[in-house]
Amino acid sequence: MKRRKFLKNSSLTTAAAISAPIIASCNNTETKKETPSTVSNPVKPIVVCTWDFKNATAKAWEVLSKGGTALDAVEEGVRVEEADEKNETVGKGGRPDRDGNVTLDACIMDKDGNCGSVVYLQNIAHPVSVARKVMEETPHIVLAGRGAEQFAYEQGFKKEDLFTESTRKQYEEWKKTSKYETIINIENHDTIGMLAIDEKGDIAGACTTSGMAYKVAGRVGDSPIIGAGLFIDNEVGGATATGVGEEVIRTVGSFLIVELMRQGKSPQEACEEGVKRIMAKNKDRKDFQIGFLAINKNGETGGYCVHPGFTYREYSPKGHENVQVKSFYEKA
Ligand code: SD4
Repeated sequence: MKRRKFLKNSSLTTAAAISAPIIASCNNTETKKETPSTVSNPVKPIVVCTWDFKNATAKAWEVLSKGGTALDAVEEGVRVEEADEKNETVGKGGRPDRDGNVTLDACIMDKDGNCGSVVYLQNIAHPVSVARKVMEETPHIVLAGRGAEQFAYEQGFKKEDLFTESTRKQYEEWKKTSKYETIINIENHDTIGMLAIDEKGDIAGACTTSGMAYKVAGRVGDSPIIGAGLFIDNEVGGATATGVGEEVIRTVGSFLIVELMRQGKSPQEACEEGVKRIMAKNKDRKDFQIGFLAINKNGETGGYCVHPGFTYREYSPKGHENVQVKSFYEKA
């Protein structure tokens, strides 16, 4: 049942009342007066994503350049990485938790503040598409674990073994020491967060990951948490995050960045402030990476990270490039 239909159905008022506050927190209805003024010639269409996932931005661009929606573009775009078995932090081929479960987290958010999310999803290679189904076909926002998996089967998704030969071998090797460490930029995290603006000027975003490799079973990071790993406000812009999710959640990073842009900061300034807030809470810690990426309604983009090494991909009428991002620390 479609969410709107569900909410209109008065016989389901109890469930609607339960879901209403969550929906309200996703729909941003704040006043327009603080929104940065739009320039006469915004850059659009445009797509950006965390890290150098150029096949993903190319796919999203294919959708956008044909007049497709930002929502379709981000879903199609991040699915490229979910399908890539060589990417060992997203989708099929993602590394498992310490008990050997491959569990995926993803979310998606559209121009109207609708959003959907799946956490701890197993055996399904495209969590972002399940998240979109949660958004469009249920009155809810987040489905977890077995329920999310069951829902995916009901929606026609196929059961798949998400391990690859490579990740199985690495896991067997890891078990010899069972040491949990977050190696900076060394790909035990490489989440894809993607933000796009379509021809109409509407913004959408998606984020998908297998989370931190060898995490405690049951752990969920920032990536599927609306406001933490991703946030979109069609009046202002969008933001997404990569890196150690615990730190992003503690500052509700992506929501913070969008709100900073609402108050007049550029995407670059907002990302810098977001990282600085995190570092203010971690004065003596240098052992983790966070990368923020943001776009505003004008199609201006920016990024900032804790340690050097984070880049983002951008595809717009100006070209397709990998953008180096400035960092809080100069050396890791
Ligand atoms: C998480 N933020 O699960 C994700 C991991 C990540 O690049 O971003 N990897 O905490």
